[in-house]
Amino acid sequence: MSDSILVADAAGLRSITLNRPDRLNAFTTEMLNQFNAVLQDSAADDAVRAVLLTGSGRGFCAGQDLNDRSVAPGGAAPDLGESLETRYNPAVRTIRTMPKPVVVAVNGVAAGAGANLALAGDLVYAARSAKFIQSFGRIGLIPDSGGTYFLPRRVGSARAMGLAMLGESLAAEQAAAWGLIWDVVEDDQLLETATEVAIRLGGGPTAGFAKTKQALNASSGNSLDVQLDLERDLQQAAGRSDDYAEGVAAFLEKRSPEFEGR
Ligand code: T3D
Repeated sequence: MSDSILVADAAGLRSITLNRPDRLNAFTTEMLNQFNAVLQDSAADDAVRAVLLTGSGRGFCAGQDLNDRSVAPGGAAPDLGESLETRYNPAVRTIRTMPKPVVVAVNGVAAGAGANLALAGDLVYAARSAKFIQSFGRIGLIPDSGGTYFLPRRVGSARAMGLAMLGESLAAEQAAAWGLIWDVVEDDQLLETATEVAIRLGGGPTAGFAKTKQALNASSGNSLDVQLDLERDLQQAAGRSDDYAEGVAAFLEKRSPEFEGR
């Protein structure tokens, strides 16, 4: 793995760190390809029970590296549709669908696709000094990487439009108050808090968490009837899991459960 994506595995937790701090962890094509490869491996590897995503240095991620997007006068415009189809969209999809919790620790500024990749996580913590910027409009683009999906659903259409059109910084505290992220943590506590939560989730009934994730992610596109049917089917499967049997047994025996994620 190149130095721009750091991967560390410990006790079922995979930590992924975006690591181009001198560019606020902006993505080059190679870095994004490697990020996708790590995400897909994390999704497929049963030994990985939870994922923690963060950035190194003072930023989380500034989105696409714009050095790779300058066009010489008369030169061909880059095909951003191809870039989204082959790199950004797969990353969002993998984060959203991987059958295990993804905790994101937003350690600093998250801009453009960097902001929306963070929002794709299941539990998003941000350092108090972090900020979220839908910077796309400043360079003539639209919010991508799920921005036009996540923003209106979490903060409402008026705030989504303001964030997208104005491209102003949204402070971490305001992001939490608006329901865009889960919580704000003091800067020097962020990594410890997010890691502790990710380890706790990874030691939990992760197959059940995967079904919870599936149901919640599906809900905004479903009618109540369809969602009730989905809950029925997923709960039926959950009720047949070893973790459910263990959870009930541990409760009745007044001991801590030992979940295996199946
Ligand atoms: O293209 C496709 O494939 C389609 C997909 C597009 C998705 C996208 O993400 S488009 C949006 C791209 N991102 C941006 O527009 C954000 C650009 N960055 C900024 O606006 C600012 O850097 C921030 C608001 C994020 C942070 O500002 P600040 O003042 O804290 O830091 P800075 O001084 O601007 O940045 C520090 C360095 O990082 C600086 O380099 P230098 O001067 O020290 O050599 C800056 O140029 C570099 N940097 C920051 N963001 C990017 C970047 N370099 C390349 N690409 C970047 N996106």
